[in-house]
Amino acid sequence: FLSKPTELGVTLVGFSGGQCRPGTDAGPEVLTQAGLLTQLESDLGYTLHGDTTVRNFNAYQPTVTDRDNALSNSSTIDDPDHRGMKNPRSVSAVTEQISELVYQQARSGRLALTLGGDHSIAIGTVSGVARAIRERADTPNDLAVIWVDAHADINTPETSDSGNIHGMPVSFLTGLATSSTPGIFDWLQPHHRILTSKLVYIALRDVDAGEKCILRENNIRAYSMHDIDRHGIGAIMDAALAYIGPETPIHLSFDVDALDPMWAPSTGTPVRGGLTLREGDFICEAVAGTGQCVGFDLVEVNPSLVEGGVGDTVRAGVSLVRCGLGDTLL
Ligand code: NNH
Ligand code: MN
Ligand code: MN
Ligand code: MN
Repeated sequence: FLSKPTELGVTLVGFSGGQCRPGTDAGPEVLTQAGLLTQLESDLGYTLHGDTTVRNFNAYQPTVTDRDNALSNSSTIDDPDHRGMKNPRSVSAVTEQISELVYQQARSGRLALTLGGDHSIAIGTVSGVARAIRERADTPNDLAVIWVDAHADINTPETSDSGNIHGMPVSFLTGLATSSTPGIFDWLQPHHRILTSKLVYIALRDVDAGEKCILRENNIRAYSMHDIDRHGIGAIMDAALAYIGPETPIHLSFDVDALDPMWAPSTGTPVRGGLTLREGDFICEAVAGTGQCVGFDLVEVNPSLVEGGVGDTVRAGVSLVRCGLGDTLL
């Protein structure tokens, strides 16, 4: 139903407001400085569209429409917490913009590649691709999402302990969390959303208690590190892709912390016992091999966190993206 992708819609998101540690906004810069986009053009033969310079979304200030909590808590006066969420207006405004940019790329039939940035930006990427896929005549079925992450990122504002929105994107994308507060995710409409039955997790190993309830209650398909150890990554990808089925477009949202910190230490919340780089690459290759991939995110690369530098994590990130975009050795 889709022809082999040759056109790439690139969005480079310098944003770290979905969590508390500065530095993730520099992720796209270090990945592109390593030559990633050039490689996609010259080695993999893609034509690049979109903005190939990094946009600094941290500098973007939302219009403040709700100052009701401004005097009653300690967060910044411009963007006070709302339902426990930190930087809610900023993250809402930034993801609304990303959603529109990514929508334009995916609507044009391009494979939408987004480099983050923290994982809150997936509220924008997935919603933009989901909306485009609904409109596209070459895609009869709704979008499926493969979320590769140590974490489930499906907290609602109410179940979250941290208040960090990068732990909540999936709840907003599935409609498990909604908001009609002006300027705080009220832009998210039904046509932006995905079904919980079209969601598959891979590499989970640090899931909050409230999230486990949500996964169970909604019968969401999740493959943990335990499952990967038990069956091997090959069998897990076979099962994940069989669950999604053919002729269903796939968005792959890859949090670099899915990899073991041995391979990707430069990330805000590393969790030991993760994927080897080869297992990560295999996941991306398997998705690319279906010919169903329409969107790909690589997020949570944070260059400022590790003593020895970001080199290992950047090399891992470049490898994941190359594999996800169809690089083959032979
Ligand atoms: N579950 C925690 C939270 O909601 C941690 C999320 N951190 C991530 N997610 N890095 O990928 O805050
Ligand atoms: Mn994540
Ligand atoms: Mn369609
Ligand atoms: Mn994570």
